[in-house]
Amino acid sequence: MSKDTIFAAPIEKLGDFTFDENVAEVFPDMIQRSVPGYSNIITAIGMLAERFVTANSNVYDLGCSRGAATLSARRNIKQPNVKIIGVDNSQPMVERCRQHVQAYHSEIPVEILLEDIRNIPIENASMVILNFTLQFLPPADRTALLEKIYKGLNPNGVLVLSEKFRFEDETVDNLLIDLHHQFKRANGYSELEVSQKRAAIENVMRIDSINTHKVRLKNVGFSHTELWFQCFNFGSMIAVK
Ligand code: GEK
Repeated sequence: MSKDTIFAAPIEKLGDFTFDENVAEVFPDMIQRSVPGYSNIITAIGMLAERFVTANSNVYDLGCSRGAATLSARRNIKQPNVKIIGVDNSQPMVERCRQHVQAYHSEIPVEILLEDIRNIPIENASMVILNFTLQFLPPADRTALLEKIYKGLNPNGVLVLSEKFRFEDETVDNLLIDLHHQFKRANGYSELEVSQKRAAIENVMRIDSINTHKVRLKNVGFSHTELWFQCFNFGSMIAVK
């Protein structure tokens, strides 16, 4: 696994963070060392897939990156005639994702689309995964995407929504941000790496509070929503149709 050293040396003109070739190359190492609870969530996506995915339906992994959630779901689906559709608009991610998916044998077909998740149809879905992707959409586009997901889900279908959260209480917010940075330093990132990454991602990642997510999910029609996992300012929610 290639090591993430993208922000290790001082960068004079720090642009906005993008999912380019360099990021795609080191992505598994980057996400593992940066997102508390990431592996637990990937494992639980498999457990949820086993429970929720029904025969003759589709599973969508939106913002699939290199396919970790897709593969976890695929390993655990027990029903016949299921198709998984992974979508990402970063070409370097999609290339690696296709290779990664092909490296494991399975009867369950996977199609990886190089597309913007706002432009693809969602239909006959028993499970939709948004694993740390919604936070990269402009806030004004989030409700429309969730409405499309809600419409495309079959009754009892599940949405898994993992995100970095903002907290309304400033003291709590600062504490959890601090603990996250401590987690990153414990995983080998230097102070400089933490601060440069933070500055680069500030404009491209607009995070919501857990309450904002809950209200938005309810407004688009989901009647059963809950946070099922949280570690510091990262977590994952489920919404069942
Ligand atoms: C995982 N889910 O390993 N359309 C398509 N893809 C997008 C869009 C968009 N509008 N915006 C961002 N992306 C993965 C991790 S990473 C999370 C997801 C992170 C893609 C982007 O190219 C990137 O691959 C992914 O969403 C976000 O379970 O890096 O923190």
